[in-house]
Amino acid sequence: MPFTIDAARGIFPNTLTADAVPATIARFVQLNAEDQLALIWFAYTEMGKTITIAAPGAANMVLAEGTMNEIKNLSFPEQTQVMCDLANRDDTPICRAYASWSVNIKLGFWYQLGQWMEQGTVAPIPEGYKLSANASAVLQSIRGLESGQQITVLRNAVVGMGYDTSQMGSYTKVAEPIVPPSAPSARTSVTIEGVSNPTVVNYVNNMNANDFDAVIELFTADGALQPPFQRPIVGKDNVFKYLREDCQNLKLMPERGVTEPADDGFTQIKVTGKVQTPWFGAGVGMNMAWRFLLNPEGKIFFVAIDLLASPKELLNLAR
Ligand code: ECH
Ligand code: GLY
Ligand code: GLY
Repeated sequence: MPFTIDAARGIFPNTLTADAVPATIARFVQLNAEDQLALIWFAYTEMGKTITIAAPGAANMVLAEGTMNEIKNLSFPEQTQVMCDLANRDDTPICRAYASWSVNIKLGFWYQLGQWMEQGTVAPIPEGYKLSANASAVLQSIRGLESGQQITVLRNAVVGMGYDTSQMGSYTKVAEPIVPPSAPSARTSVTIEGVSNPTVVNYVNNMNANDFDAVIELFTADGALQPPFQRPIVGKDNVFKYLREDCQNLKLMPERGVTEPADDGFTQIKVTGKVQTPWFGAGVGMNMAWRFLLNPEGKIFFVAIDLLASPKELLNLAR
């Protein structure tokens, strides 16, 4: 019987992922909107003392500019209301616009609001705001996470805000423009200890070059990519769309891996290493695993990308 995506998801079951991230998000979404906003404010300001966040690309800002200016022109109580609406996932025009944005536009929007809050042009978190006991406990757990997990919690909190797209019917997704792939002379080439498989090596090199046309050719027609803490994205068209919308300018730095035969002539390969996001550059290296399942022709039938529980997991290549 050929592999199913469901079966593929189970390869290398010993991989320990950072379950603290979804666990923290599950507690976060139970908080009321004021607590959510204040908690992120505190977490974000504390993190800003040790790691630098890059200003979003101008292209991201332009796409959210209309909404941001609309908010800038509101009174403080109205601005606070808009931010609470976003956290509450209410059905408002701004919550619908927000829902249509790609991850990086959502992050860029909040980056700008955060700056305005700091400058006093957008309603701040009230001075002396006291978090509820539950919110304090969530903030305390965030403090205990490693930096890669902290930024993933922030990212996932921001991604979850706004109206629910599944209730929106048809809408136009707004994503930043596609950057051209790197020129041949600017490309890098990785070496992975224990893995020489050309599909895996080309996957990494082409991802790092933003060459998504080349990346997608490595997949089977029914292939799937599973991002951290998400369901698999299935089928070449959907994976390609995801790569172009949400995966630009990442830096994949695989270190080591193992290659093993699987059933039906398939090959399973696990690689571990670091990933950098353009938002934090070299300041935050996320500890990651890629679990590949290649078909007998060497095409990617499935790849899961996991955020690892700890740096120790970088050395765990057990099946
Ligand atoms: C303020 C208070 C009010 C409420 C809010 C505020 C603002 C918050 C702000 C937060 C900014 C957070 C940011 C987080 C960025 C995180 C980025 C991450 C990226 C991870 C990417 C990975 C990629 C992995 C992949 C690989 C593949 O091979 C395939 C594709 C893919 C303070 C105003 C809200 C401003 C900027 C975690 C792991 C390797 C799966 C993508
Ligand atoms: N500064 C990160 C980005 O625009 O993607
Ligand atoms: N910044 C790309 C992602 O987090 O999916």
